[in-house]
Amino acid sequence: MHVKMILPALTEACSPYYRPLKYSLFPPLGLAALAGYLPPDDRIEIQDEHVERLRLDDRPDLVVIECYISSAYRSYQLADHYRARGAHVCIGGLHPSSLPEEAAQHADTVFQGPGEDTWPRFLSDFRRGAPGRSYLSTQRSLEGAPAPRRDLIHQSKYLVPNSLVVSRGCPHACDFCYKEPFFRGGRSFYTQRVDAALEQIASLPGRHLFFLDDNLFADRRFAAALFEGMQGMGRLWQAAGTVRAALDRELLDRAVDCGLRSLFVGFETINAASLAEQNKRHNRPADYEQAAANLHARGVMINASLVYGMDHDDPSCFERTVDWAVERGLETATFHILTPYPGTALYRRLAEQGRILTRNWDRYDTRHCVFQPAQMSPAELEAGYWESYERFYRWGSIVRAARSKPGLVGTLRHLAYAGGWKKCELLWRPIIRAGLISRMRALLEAILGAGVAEPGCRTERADPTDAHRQLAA
Ligand code: B12
Repeated sequence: MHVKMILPALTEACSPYYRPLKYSLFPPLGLAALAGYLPPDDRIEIQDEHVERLRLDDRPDLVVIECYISSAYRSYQLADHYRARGAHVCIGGLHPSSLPEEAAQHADTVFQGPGEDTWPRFLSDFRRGAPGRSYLSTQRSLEGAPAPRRDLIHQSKYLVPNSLVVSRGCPHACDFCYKEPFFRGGRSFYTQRVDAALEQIASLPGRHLFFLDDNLFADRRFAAALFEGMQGMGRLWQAAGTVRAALDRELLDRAVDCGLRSLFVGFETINAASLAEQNKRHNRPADYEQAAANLHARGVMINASLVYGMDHDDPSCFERTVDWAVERGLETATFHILTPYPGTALYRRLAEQGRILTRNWDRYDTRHCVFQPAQMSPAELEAGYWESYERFYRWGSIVRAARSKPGLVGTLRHLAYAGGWKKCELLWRPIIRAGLISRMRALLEAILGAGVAEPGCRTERADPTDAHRQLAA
């Protein structure tokens, strides 16, 4: 059987805002995870349209599309195309999980939620000639899941080829998060077994790892055992976590000892009332300073997630937020305009209040304002968002933030990381176009590792099975 698996380009990839580096950082894993369930004699291709041009003149038997909200229209276009060519088209991912009826207009089979239970079920139905129209995931576990087919990923197109996930979801339930529509029907937070996660890590070549987990630190016992098992592996890694994780010094020490060098942290807003409004109760702005200090004291660089447009945000929020981020010496920041994904509590609230301004999903990319904000106009919100990027990443701010780092090496590391991420677009484009992005990995590793004690100084390496036994005990 010829199976074609496609990650269609997000709208951004076709816009003036497109930054190829962002999409060439590491490979997403959804399709590779599903490919693991197909037998070796199937002919399988994975195409990520962010990094390669799609071939559309082929005639696969089965087409698998992973669809996000801002790739929905492109996904539907590809689905229509392949149905017209006689393929059976399957669609899944975050957006079809929120709006299955919409996706069903374009695909033969629609999947809601993670695919580990539904996908193998579909494959056996399909092979016996009785594929269903829709599958809803209810049995959630990563136990016994096959390894993602990394051999099908075009690894040379990414800066860090070793992306991995060892957990799914998150124990919290913030109103703006996609979690509710995606995980309805079963558990919304679960992890791999520690020994399986360690086995996966040990199988990856090179030093650098990029964890794609929503919140790697969420299950403290799991994270502690994982980090213990990673001691001595000589890895450098980046991941995402919460403010709460950054307050847990003991766990942080373990993470840093086994190679944590940069963390994406969901601060979201410096306004306590906005956090309460969004039900993000585990964040307290009073803790932010300590969280940032804990990470920086250990040489962990911070990428702050910051969201604008909550009802308590007035037009002064932009300047205050950027000043706060620069004063804390944050290395990078990702700003977002609050976006009500269909199926979330936020969407329901705004819809009930008649404040949703458009249902053009292309605009749900966190760069456009798609609802009526409470204390400013949509145009003011968008302008403040762009100004924040400009203010945070102007050289004056970068240098000011970098100066807060101890020693010359600390300052240079900050400058190289923030500058490399946002100031070298003209350099990155030809490198990516020439297919040389993976050659830059050593540079990234040097920046991440600079001035921090080499990971793996502790020589004893925990046996993965012991780690899992300890966890179970
Ligand atoms: C890699 C990644 C990116 C990459 C590439 C995005 C891409 N096109 O894949 C980059 C860095 C570019 C990126 C950008 C953004 N991202 Co992003 N990203 C991720 C990340 C970290 C990992 C995705 C992944 O590989 N997961 C692991 C795999 C195994 O899980 P999966 O993809 O969900 O696949 C499973 C199921 O979905 C299902 N499935 C999926 N497709 C199909 C198809 C079929 C047929 C079947 C059966 C099953 C199935 O089965 C798979 C196995 O269980 C996720 C977080 C996460 N943990 O998933 C965020 C995430 C997807 N990103 C998110 C966001 C908000 C963004 C940005 C908007 C941020 C920003 N402001 O810049 C931008 C998007 C820009 C835009 N224009 O829209 C949100 C999405 C929220 C939403 N409702 O859409 C997430 C969930 C992070 C979060 N926790 O909030 N992102």
